[in-house]
Amino acid sequence: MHDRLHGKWVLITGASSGFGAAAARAFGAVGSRLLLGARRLERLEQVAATARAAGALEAHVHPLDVTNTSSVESFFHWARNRLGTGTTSAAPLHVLINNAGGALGLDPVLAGRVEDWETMFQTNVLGLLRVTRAALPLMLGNPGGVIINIGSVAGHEAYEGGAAYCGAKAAEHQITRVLRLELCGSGVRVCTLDPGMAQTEFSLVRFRGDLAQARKVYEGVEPLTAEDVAEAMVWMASRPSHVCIDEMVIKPTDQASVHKIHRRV
Ligand code: NDP
Ligand code: 8X3
Repeated sequence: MHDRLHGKWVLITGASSGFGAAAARAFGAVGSRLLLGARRLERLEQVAATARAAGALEAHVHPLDVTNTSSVESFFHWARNRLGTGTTSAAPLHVLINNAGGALGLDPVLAGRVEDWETMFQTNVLGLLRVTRAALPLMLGNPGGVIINIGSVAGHEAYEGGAAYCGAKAAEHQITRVLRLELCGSGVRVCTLDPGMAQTEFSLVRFRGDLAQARKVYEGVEPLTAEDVAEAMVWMASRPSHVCIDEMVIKPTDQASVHKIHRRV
Protein backbone atom coordinates (compact mmCIF):
# COMPACT_ATOMS: atom_id res chain seq x y z
CA MET A 1 0.00 0.00 0.00
CA HIS A 2 2.95 2.30 0.62
CA ASP A 3 3.82 1.90 -3.08
CA ARG A 4 1.12 4.51 -3.64
CA LEU A 5 3.45 7.12 -2.12
CA HIS A 6 6.64 5.96 -3.82
CA GLY A 7 8.11 8.75 -5.96
CA LYS A 8 5.26 11.11 -5.01
CA TRP A 9 5.91 14.72 -3.94
CA VAL A 10 5.01 15.51 -0.34
CA LEU A 11 5.17 19.06 1.04
CA ILE A 12 5.40 19.42 4.83
CA THR A 13 5.21 22.71 6.77
CA GLY A 14 6.81 22.90 10.20
CA ALA A 15 9.23 20.13 9.26
CA SER A 16 12.09 21.29 11.50
CA SER A 17 10.90 19.41 14.60
CA GLY A 18 8.22 17.22 16.15
CA PHE A 19 5.49 15.80 13.90
CA GLY A 20 6.80 17.52 10.77
CA ALA A 21 10.32 16.11 11.16
CA ALA A 22 8.97 12.63 11.94
CA ALA A 23 6.67 12.89 8.91
CA ALA A 24 9.65 13.73 6.69
CA ARG A 25 11.38 10.55 7.86
CA ALA A 26 8.21 8.44 7.57
CA PHE A 27 7.33 9.62 4.03
CA GLY A 28 11.03 9.29 3.22
CA ALA A 29 10.95 5.65 4.33
CA VAL A 30 8.27 4.89 1.73
CA GLY A 31 10.31 6.53 -1.04
CA SER A 32 8.51 9.86 -1.40
CA ARG A 33 10.06 13.10 -2.65
CA LEU A 34 10.01 15.85 -0.04
CA LEU A 35 9.67 19.62 0.08
CA LEU A 36 10.21 20.82 3.65
CA GLY A 37 9.58 24.26 5.13
CA ALA A 38 9.99 25.99 8.51
CA ARG A 39 11.82 29.01 9.89
CA ARG A 40 14.91 27.18 11.25
CA LEU A 41 16.89 26.27 8.15
CA GLU A 42 19.73 24.42 9.89
CA ARG A 43 17.27 22.12 11.60
CA LEU A 44 15.50 21.55 8.30
CA GLU A 45 18.80 20.53 6.66
CA GLN A 46 19.33 17.93 9.40
CA VAL A 47 15.80 16.59 8.97
CA ALA A 48 16.28 16.35 5.18
CA ALA A 49 19.50 14.37 5.71
CA THR A 50 17.73 11.86 7.98
CA ALA A 51 14.83 11.61 5.52
CA ARG A 52 17.26 10.84 2.66
CA ALA A 53 18.96 8.24 4.85
CA ALA A 54 15.52 6.70 5.50
CA GLY A 55 14.89 6.33 1.76
CA ALA A 56 13.50 9.62 0.43
CA LEU A 57 14.16 9.85 -3.31
CA GLU A 58 14.70 13.58 -2.86
CA ALA A 59 14.45 15.96 0.10
CA HIS A 60 14.72 19.73 -0.36
CA VAL A 61 14.40 22.51 2.19
CA HIS A 62 13.55 26.20 2.05
CA PRO A 63 12.79 28.79 4.73
CA LEU A 64 9.10 29.32 5.38
CA ASP A 65 7.24 31.54 7.81
CA VAL A 66 3.56 30.73 7.42
CA THR A 67 2.58 33.96 9.21
CA ASN A 68 4.05 36.01 6.38
CA THR A 69 2.35 36.12 2.98
CA SER A 70 5.53 37.02 1.06
CA SER A 71 7.44 34.21 2.74
CA VAL A 72 4.73 31.75 1.68
CA GLU A 73 4.79 33.15 -1.87
CA SER A 74 8.56 32.88 -2.15
CA PHE A 75 8.46 29.36 -0.69
CA PHE A 76 5.98 28.30 -3.38
CA HIS A 77 7.98 30.01 -6.12
CA TRP A 78 10.89 27.82 -5.00
CA ALA A 79 8.61 24.75 -4.67
CA ARG A 80 7.25 25.16 -8.22
CA ASN A 81 10.80 25.17 -9.59
CA ARG A 82 11.70 22.07 -7.60
CA LEU A 83 8.57 20.22 -8.70
CA GLY A 84 9.27 21.16 -12.29
CA THR A 85 12.53 19.25 -12.17
CA GLY A 86 11.12 16.00 -10.77
CA THR A 87 7.94 15.40 -12.75
CA THR A 88 6.12 15.90 -16.02
CA SER A 89 2.67 16.30 -14.43
CA ALA A 90 0.90 19.67 -14.52
CA ALA A 91 -0.32 19.11 -10.95
CA PRO A 92 2.66 17.39 -9.42
CA LEU A 93 2.08 17.83 -5.68
CA HIS A 94 0.49 14.71 -4.21
CA VAL A 95 0.44 15.35 -0.46
CA LEU A 96 0.28 18.61 1.51
CA ILE A 97 0.77 18.38 5.25
CA ASN A 98 -0.34 21.60 6.97
CA ASN A 99 1.47 20.99 10.23
CA ALA A 100 3.19 24.28 11.19
CA GLY A 101 1.64 25.65 14.35
CA GLY A 102 1.50 25.39 18.08
CA ALA A 103 0.41 27.11 21.28
CA LEU A 104 1.82 30.05 23.24
CA GLY A 105 1.10 30.40 26.93
CA LEU A 106 -1.63 28.90 29.08
CA ASP A 107 -3.09 32.08 30.50
CA PRO A 108 -6.79 32.59 31.19
CA VAL A 109 -8.44 35.16 28.94
CA LEU A 110 -8.33 37.75 31.75
CA ALA A 111 -4.51 37.62 31.74
CA GLY A 112 -4.08 36.77 28.07
CA ARG A 113 -1.48 38.46 25.87
CA VAL A 114 -2.77 39.77 22.57
CA GLU A 115 0.59 38.98 20.88
CA ASP A 116 0.20 35.30 21.83
CA TRP A 117 -3.38 35.16 20.52
CA GLU A 118 -2.27 36.80 17.29
CA THR A 119 0.60 34.34 16.82
CA MET A 120 -1.66 31.33 17.45
CA PHE A 121 -4.20 32.47 14.88
CA GLN A 122 -1.51 33.56 12.43
CA THR A 123 0.19 30.13 12.47
CA ASN A 124 -2.58 27.59 13.06
CA VAL A 125 -5.32 29.32 11.05
CA LEU A 126 -4.12 31.99 8.63
CA GLY A 127 -0.87 30.13 7.92
CA LEU A 128 -2.86 27.05 6.93
CA LEU A 129 -5.02 29.16 4.62
CA ARG A 130 -2.04 30.93 3.02
CA VAL A 131 -0.20 27.67 2.38
CA THR A 132 -3.28 25.86 1.09
CA ARG A 133 -4.17 28.66 -1.34
CA ALA A 134 -0.63 28.60 -2.71
CA ALA A 135 -0.50 24.79 -2.91
CA LEU A 136 -3.86 24.11 -4.57
CA PRO A 137 -2.81 25.05 -8.14
CA LEU A 138 -0.08 22.39 -7.79
CA MET A 139 -2.63 19.75 -6.77
CA LEU A 140 -5.77 20.39 -8.82
CA GLY A 141 -6.09 18.41 -12.02
CA ASN A 142 -4.36 15.38 -10.55
CA PRO A 143 -7.01 13.27 -8.74
CA GLY A 144 -5.71 11.31 -5.78
CA GLY A 145 -3.96 14.14 -3.98
CA VAL A 146 -4.31 14.49 -0.22
CA ILE A 147 -4.30 17.48 2.12
CA ILE A 148 -3.74 16.59 5.76
CA ASN A 149 -4.35 19.42 8.20
CA ILE A 150 -2.99 18.93 11.69
CA GLY A 151 -5.68 19.79 14.21
CA SER A 152 -5.79 18.78 17.85
CA VAL A 153 -8.03 17.40 20.56
CA ALA A 154 -8.01 21.09 21.57
CA GLY A 155 -10.28 21.69 18.59
CA HIS A 156 -12.82 19.23 20.02
CA GLU A 157 -12.56 19.92 23.76
CA ALA A 158 -12.07 23.12 25.74
CA TYR A 159 -9.63 23.60 28.61
CA GLU A 160 -8.80 26.51 30.90
CA GLY A 161 -6.02 28.68 29.51
CA GLY A 162 -6.58 27.36 26.00
CA ALA A 163 -9.01 29.95 24.61
CA ALA A 164 -6.93 31.06 21.63
CA TYR A 165 -5.37 27.66 20.92
CA CYS A 166 -8.66 25.73 21.27
CA GLY A 167 -10.33 28.42 19.14
CA ALA A 168 -7.62 28.20 16.49
CA LYS A 169 -7.78 24.41 16.26
CA ALA A 170 -11.61 24.53 16.14
CA ALA A 171 -11.19 26.94 13.22
CA GLU A 172 -8.84 24.43 11.58
CA HIS A 173 -11.67 21.90 11.76
CA GLN A 174 -14.17 24.14 10.05
CA ILE A 175 -11.65 25.17 7.39
CA THR A 176 -11.01 21.49 6.69
CA ARG A 177 -14.75 20.88 6.26
CA VAL A 178 -15.16 23.91 4.00
CA LEU A 179 -12.24 22.84 1.82
CA ARG A 180 -13.65 19.33 1.49
CA LEU A 181 -16.89 20.84 0.17
CA GLU A 182 -15.08 23.23 -2.16
CA LEU A 183 -12.83 20.50 -3.58
CA CYS A 184 -15.52 17.83 -3.92
CA GLY A 185 -15.31 16.58 -7.50
CA SER A 186 -11.63 17.49 -7.91
CA GLY A 187 -10.41 14.15 -6.57
CA VAL A 188 -8.31 15.93 -3.92
CA ARG A 189 -9.00 14.55 -0.45
CA VAL A 190 -9.07 16.81 2.59
CA CYS A 191 -8.38 15.32 6.01
CA THR A 192 -7.80 16.44 9.56
CA LEU A 193 -5.54 14.52 11.93
CA ASP A 194 -6.16 15.53 15.52
CA PRO A 195 -3.62 14.33 18.08
CA GLY A 196 -3.82 14.46 21.86
CA MET A 197 -0.82 14.81 24.13
CA ALA A 198 2.42 14.15 22.23
CA GLN A 199 5.95 14.80 23.43
CA THR A 200 7.61 17.11 20.93
CA GLU A 201 8.86 20.69 21.31
CA PHE A 202 5.19 21.77 21.60
CA SER A 203 5.22 22.34 25.39
CA LEU A 204 8.70 23.85 25.37
CA VAL A 205 7.43 26.45 22.89
CA ARG A 206 4.16 26.93 24.78
CA PHE A 207 6.07 27.61 28.03
CA ARG A 208 8.68 29.83 26.31
CA GLY A 209 11.64 27.50 26.82
CA ASP A 210 10.86 26.51 30.43
CA LEU A 211 12.00 22.88 30.29
CA ALA A 212 10.81 21.98 33.80
CA GLN A 213 7.28 23.22 33.08
CA ALA A 214 7.27 21.47 29.71
CA ARG A 215 8.37 18.16 31.27
CA LYS A 216 5.61 18.40 33.90
CA VAL A 217 2.99 18.09 31.17
CA TYR A 218 4.11 14.52 30.46
CA GLU A 219 4.94 13.50 34.05
CA GLY A 220 3.89 9.92 34.79
CA VAL A 221 2.17 9.57 31.40
CA GLU A 222 3.15 7.69 28.29
CA PRO A 223 2.42 10.34 25.66
CA LEU A 224 2.26 9.86 21.91
CA THR A 225 5.53 10.18 20.07
CA ALA A 226 6.02 12.20 16.90
CA GLU A 227 6.54 8.88 15.12
CA ASP A 228 3.06 7.65 16.19
CA VAL A 229 1.52 10.70 14.56
CA ALA A 230 3.70 10.48 11.44
CA GLU A 231 2.69 6.84 10.97
CA ALA A 232 -0.96 7.92 10.99
CA MET A 233 -0.20 10.58 8.35
CA VAL A 234 1.40 8.01 6.05
CA TRP A 235 -1.55 5.67 6.55
CA MET A 236 -4.08 8.41 5.73
CA ALA A 237 -2.14 9.50 2.64
CA SER A 238 -1.71 5.96 1.35
CA ARG A 239 -5.42 4.98 1.17
CA PRO A 240 -6.72 4.19 -2.32
CA SER A 241 -7.74 7.34 -4.19
CA HIS A 242 -11.49 6.71 -3.68
CA VAL A 243 -11.04 6.67 0.14
CA CYS A 244 -10.87 9.87 2.19
CA ILE A 245 -10.17 9.67 5.92
CA ASP A 246 -12.13 12.80 6.82
CA GLU A 247 -11.09 12.98 10.47
CA MET A 248 -8.84 11.00 12.76
CA VAL A 249 -8.36 11.57 16.51
CA ILE A 250 -5.28 9.91 17.98
CA LYS A 251 -4.61 10.03 21.72
CA PRO A 252 -2.36 8.30 24.24
CA THR A 253 -4.10 5.42 26.00
CA ASP A 254 -3.43 7.34 29.23
CA GLN A 255 -5.51 10.31 27.98
CA ALA A 256 -9.27 9.71 27.98
CA SER A 257 -9.97 13.42 27.57
CA VAL A 258 -8.02 16.66 28.03
CA HIS A 259 -9.11 16.62 31.69
CA LYS A 260 -8.85 12.88 32.37
CA ILE A 261 -5.24 11.76 32.25
CA HIS A 262 -3.86 8.70 34.03
CA ARG A 263 -0.55 9.57 35.72
CA ARG A 264 1.66 6.99 37.44
CA VAL A 265 2.94 9.44 40.07
P1 NDP B 1 6.92 21.38 17.54
O1 NDP B 1 7.06 22.64 18.32
O2 NDP B 1 7.91 20.30 17.77
O3 NDP B 1 6.87 21.71 15.97
C1 NDP B 1 6.23 22.85 15.48
C2 NDP B 1 6.72 23.09 14.06
O4 NDP B 1 6.01 24.20 13.52
C3 NDP B 1 8.20 23.42 14.02
O5 NDP B 1 8.79 22.76 12.93
C4 NDP B 1 8.22 24.93 13.80
O6 NDP B 1 9.36 25.28 13.01
C5 NDP B 1 6.95 25.09 12.96
N1 NDP B 1 6.46 26.47 12.99
C6 NDP B 1 6.03 27.18 14.05
N2 NDP B 1 5.72 28.43 13.68
C7 NDP B 1 5.96 28.49 12.33
C8 NDP B 1 5.86 29.52 11.37
N3 NDP B 1 5.45 30.75 11.69
N4 NDP B 1 6.18 29.24 10.08
C9 NDP B 1 6.62 28.01 9.73
N5 NDP B 1 6.75 27.00 10.60
C10 NDP B 1 6.43 27.25 11.90
O7 NDP B 1 5.44 20.86 17.85
P2 NDP B 1 4.57 19.66 17.23
O8 NDP B 1 5.35 18.86 16.27
O9 NDP B 1 3.95 18.99 18.37
O10 NDP B 1 3.45 20.52 16.50
C11 NDP B 1 3.09 20.34 15.15
C12 NDP B 1 1.60 20.61 15.01
O11 NDP B 1 0.88 19.68 15.79
C13 NDP B 1 1.17 21.98 15.47
O12 NDP B 1 0.19 22.47 14.58
C14 NDP B 1 0.53 21.71 16.84
O13 NDP B 1 -0.42 22.66 17.19
C15 NDP B 1 -0.08 20.35 16.60
N6 NDP B 1 -0.37 19.50 17.75
C16 NDP B 1 0.58 19.18 18.67
C17 NDP B 1 0.27 18.31 19.72
C18 NDP B 1 1.23 17.94 20.77
O14 NDP B 1 0.81 17.56 21.89
N7 NDP B 1 2.53 17.97 20.54
C19 NDP B 1 -1.07 17.70 19.81
C20 NDP B 1 -1.98 18.13 18.79
C21 NDP B 1 -1.63 18.98 17.79
P3 NDP B 1 10.24 26.61 13.15
O15 NDP B 1 10.19 27.02 14.58
O16 NDP B 1 11.60 26.17 12.67
O17 NDP B 1 9.59 27.58 12.22
C1 8X3 C 1 -1.88 19.88 21.75
C2 8X3 C 1 -2.66 19.04 22.69
O1 8X3 C 1 -4.16 19.08 24.76
O2 8X3 C 1 -2.08 20.38 24.83
O3 8X3 C 1 -2.66 20.27 20.66
O4 8X3 C 1 -3.94 21.15 23.53
S1 8X3 C 1 -3.24 19.98 24.00
